[in-house]
Amino acid sequence: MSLSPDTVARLAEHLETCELEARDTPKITDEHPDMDWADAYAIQDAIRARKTARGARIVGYKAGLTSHAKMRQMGVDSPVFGFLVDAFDVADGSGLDTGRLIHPKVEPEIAFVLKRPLAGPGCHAAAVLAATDFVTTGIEVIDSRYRDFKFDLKSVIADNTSASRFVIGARAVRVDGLDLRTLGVVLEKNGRVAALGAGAAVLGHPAAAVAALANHLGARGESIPAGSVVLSGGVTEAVAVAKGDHVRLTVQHLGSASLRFE
Ligand code: OOG
Ligand code: MG
Repeated sequence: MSLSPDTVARLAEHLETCELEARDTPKITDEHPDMDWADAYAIQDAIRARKTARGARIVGYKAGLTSHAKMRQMGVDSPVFGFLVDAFDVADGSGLDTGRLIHPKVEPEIAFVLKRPLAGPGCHAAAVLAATDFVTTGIEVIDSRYRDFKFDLKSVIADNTSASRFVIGARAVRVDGLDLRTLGVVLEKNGRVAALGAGAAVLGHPAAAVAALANHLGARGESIPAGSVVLSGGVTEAVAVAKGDHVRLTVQHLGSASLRFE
């Protein structure tokens, strides 16, 4: 750690206030170029603690920057991990108040719901599949608090990996007999195809992203509890959305989910 506890607390308050007030900010490494990975996750943890102290419930976790398309789009080279609270959860088919967001983008994802907890080290894709209750379609709405979505890995980790909202589809599908690598993914915006991909774009297998999350949490003495939702990461580049847009994600065999920006 290179930042003092006071600085960690101040940066967490700053980033969370930007989230709650839908304001952007320059990336925090501009002012704190020496911050390290432990500082970045300490700021994210402090944001989590602020939310749970106000009554938020942790409902799941997310892996991000798990596909080459996303890494290329954001100019970074490794995955990041964040948390999801109940307030981020948006009902399938509903409308989202765009005025409460800064510059939202949507990502097509494969969502996992666990029936057993997962803990690293040594977690792998097969262990993830054995612990999975069901998989379904997941739309993630990301909304970086950084101006123009310009950040480096440490800044984005501190900002809870741009987490903002998510939609979980209504069809729960068991993983037995399903090859998540070859599932086709189609994201439509206003009735037109905006992005296309297949599950294998996510670290070769979406369950590998969940395993990486379990190993990350395990290294910090945490695990993914049973019942958690896990977003395994955008299959394609994220697609910018604005007020008036409608998005629909269809994942082969997993069904569709949709969202309106109002
Ligand atoms: C960081 C979050 C990326 C994903 O699925 O790749 C992410 C960002 O691009 O703002 O959630
Ligand atoms: Mg994502």
